Amino acid sequence: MQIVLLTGFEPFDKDLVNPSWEAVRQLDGVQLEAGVQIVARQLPCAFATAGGGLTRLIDELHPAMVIATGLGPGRSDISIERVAINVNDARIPDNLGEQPVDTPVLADGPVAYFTTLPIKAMVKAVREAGVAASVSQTAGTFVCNQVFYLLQHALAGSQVRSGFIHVPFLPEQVTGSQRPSMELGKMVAGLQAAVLTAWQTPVDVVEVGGQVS
Ligand code: PCA
Repeated sequence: MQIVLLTGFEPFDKDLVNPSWEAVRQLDGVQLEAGVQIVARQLPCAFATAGGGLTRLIDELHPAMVIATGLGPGRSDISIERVAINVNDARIPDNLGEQPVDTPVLADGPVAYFTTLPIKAMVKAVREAGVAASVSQTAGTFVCNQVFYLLQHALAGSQVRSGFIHVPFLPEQVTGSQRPSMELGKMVAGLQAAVLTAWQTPVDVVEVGGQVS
């Protein structure tokens, strides 16, 4: 049995739920194809513990692919991340009260790591499943970017492909505000399409998906 590891985060910043975990937990145990199963796990939202938690899961489960997910407050679609940068710059404290400003994720690490997932094929598949999606050119500078960077660092040079997806708020988290959101069912369907396509697409397709600024 091969494992595709999906992670979501615990709630942060006074939220009671984190849609990334609510969505990926619904995919725990789903068989992607014969002999390939999704395993979903939750990560803490803290700079000190999230990356170590993820690398421990990789050591324990020996996944064949890893896709981490998190809430992107203000995102309106399934945002497939292109790149993780070597910067922590937290606007708010994490769940352990830590708020690094302009520190490197890894002092001797490269400036950035690209995802090794087929992001254009994934965006196309999510849209074909009827769910809004786009390539995102930044995963921010908070815990998600840090975990994404450490994930790519841990698996650099290996056969195990990996990357990161941001999801929007759930509708019940934004009642009374203009902030964008997505129904949980759509999020789950979109993530499932993204994960299946990532698994089945070793080389990305060439599709327009950039931004002017
Ligand atoms: N989103 C935050 C951290 C945890 C999460 O779900 C982020 O985008 O950095």
